[in-house]
Amino acid sequence: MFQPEWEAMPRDELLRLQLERLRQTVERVYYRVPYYRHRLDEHGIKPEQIGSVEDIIRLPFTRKQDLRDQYPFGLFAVDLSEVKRLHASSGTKGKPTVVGYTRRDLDNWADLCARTIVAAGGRPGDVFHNAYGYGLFTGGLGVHAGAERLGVTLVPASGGNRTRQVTLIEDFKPRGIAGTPSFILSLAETMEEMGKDPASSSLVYGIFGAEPWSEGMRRTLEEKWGIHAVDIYGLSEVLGPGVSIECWQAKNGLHIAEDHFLVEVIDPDTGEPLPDGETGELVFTTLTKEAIPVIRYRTGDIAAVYREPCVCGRTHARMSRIKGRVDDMLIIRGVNVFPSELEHVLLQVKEVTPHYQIIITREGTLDHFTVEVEVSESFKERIGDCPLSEHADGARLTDRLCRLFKDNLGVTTQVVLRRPHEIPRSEGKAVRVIDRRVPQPR
Ligand code: DLL
Repeated sequence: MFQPEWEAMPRDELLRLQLERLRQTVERVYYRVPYYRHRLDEHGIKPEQIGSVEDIIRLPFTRKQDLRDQYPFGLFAVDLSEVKRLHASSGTKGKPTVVGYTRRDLDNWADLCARTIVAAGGRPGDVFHNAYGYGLFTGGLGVHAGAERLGVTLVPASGGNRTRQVTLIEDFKPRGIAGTPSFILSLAETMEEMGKDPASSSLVYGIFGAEPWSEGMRRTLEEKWGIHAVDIYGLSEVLGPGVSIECWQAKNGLHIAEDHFLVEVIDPDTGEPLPDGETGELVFTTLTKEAIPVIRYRTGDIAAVYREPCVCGRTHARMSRIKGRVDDMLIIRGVNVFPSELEHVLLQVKEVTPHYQIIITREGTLDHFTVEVEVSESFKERIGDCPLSEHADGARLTDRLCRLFKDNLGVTTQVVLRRPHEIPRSEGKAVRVIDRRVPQPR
């Protein structure tokens, strides 16, 4: 552990610490952020009325829209002169959200990211390849600071430029790597195309997250690279990377940094709290953030939380892998499907790659879902130049995929085969769903 005094804290002590920090945070936002003061007054609650951690449920939720409405600095609890760094979302789905960090916030963030590298099996002195994008996205610079804090030899590769990254991996011989699972998979493919075997690289561990991925993808990444792969989770509104991390010993759920965040799971429809072990929407309250503390932030991410002890000795609660996002859930002919569940199925079929896209169109009042799936190089060679849908093997493969989706996920979808590389590779987070529905007049 990087900070065993915090990461393996006895739970009763942790609870006391959480209460103290929760009170400080609520006080902070009440007296410094007019928005929160107004919301808390509306709910009839004053900071001094927080008597236990359970009182959290008396506080109002914060949503992404609240950050947008307060764009850019309306939720900041410090003067801008105390904010030492800004990060922002890309704003593709609306106004961007902006987050800020004080010197102390950056310091805590570096500790939390250093914890994640150690949890993945990293140690000072490792060469460490960071393929998260640098810039306004929190992935690159967040992991960067953690790597420096731990004392590794850092390669700030950022995203993109696959051939160059492969060369860097071959030449610098990193022990650890971090990036989105889709990007690191595409690096392995680039390496294979260059006639090299990724499994013969120096890599021992990989830290993957920032987008949903499946157990099947974990196996694929582990086998292709000959590494063990752990899941890292985070979101800019709460911190960035480092909110939770799997340990290499168990690889079974992500330890939430509970000394810095209070986690809840709620029913996304009713907002009611759900007990441990039940799947719902994750809600986080920051306990130490100075620049932009958030109260009961609704992440939109679907997971369960459990508190059984872990073999690694960390006492912090664990969350399951993220199943998907409330707003990414597709309802295909009445069946709820998260895109990453498709990935899990595709990984069982050797004739296809795990690269896929779901295209949604609308005909009349009905939504149509087409899953575009890319065939493997060896399958393409077998078929030659014949259009995939006209070849008997192509038709058989399409039928088989349709059946697998039906059997495993209960959905009937159309499947269209694509040739290798026809589905665009991500430089960072993969785009899995393309919505071509024209907005319908009300
Ligand atoms: O993606 C922070 C991050 C960077 C996490 C590097 C891990 C590694 P945002 O760009 O604000 O921040 O996006 C946050 O990404 O609400 C989830 O929907 C998704 N996400 C993040 N990690 C995971 C994960 C960063 N391990 C949003 N599994 C979150 C599934 C993830 N989804």
